[in-house]
Amino acid sequence: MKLVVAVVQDKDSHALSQALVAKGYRATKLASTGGFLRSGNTTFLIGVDDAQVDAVLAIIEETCRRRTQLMPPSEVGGGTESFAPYPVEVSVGGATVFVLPVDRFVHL
Ligand code: 2BA
Repeated sequence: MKLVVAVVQDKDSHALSQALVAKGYRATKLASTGGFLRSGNTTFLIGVDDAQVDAVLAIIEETCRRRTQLMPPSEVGGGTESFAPYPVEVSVGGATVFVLPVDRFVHL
C-alpha cells in the first residue's frame, strides 16, 4: 500500500476531490499553507494499493493546472532578508506529489 500526499492549489481541490470520489478512491483533504508564498493550498492524503498509484497520479494531472501568480513585493518569501522591491511572478502547481510506503493500514 502507498500513501499519496498531494499539495494542490485551492482552485483545483474541488475538482480533484470529485474525480477521486467518482472513481472510488478515498481521500482526506487538509487545509495547508505554502511556505514560500504563505497562501492557502490543499493537501490530499490518498491511501491506495500499489497498483492504483499511477491511476491516481493521472487523475491529479488531469485536474490540477499550473498557474502563474504575481506576488506583491511585501509577500515575497518569508522575511526581510528575501524582500524584493518588485512583484515576482511565480509558477505554481499543477501539484506537488509524494508517494510514501505504508507499513501498516488499520481501519477500526
Ligand atoms: P509554496 O511554498 O507557497 O510555493 C509556491 C511556489 O513558489 C512553488 O510552486 C514554486 O514555484 C515557488 N517557490 C517555492 N519555494 C521557492 C524558493 N525557495 N525559491 C523560488 N521559488 C520558490 P510549486 O513548486 O508548484 O509548489 C506549490 C506548493 O507545494 C508549495 O507552496 C508548497 O506548499 C508545496 N511544496 C512544494 N515543494 C515542496 C516540498 N519539497 N516539500 C513540501 N511541500 C512542497
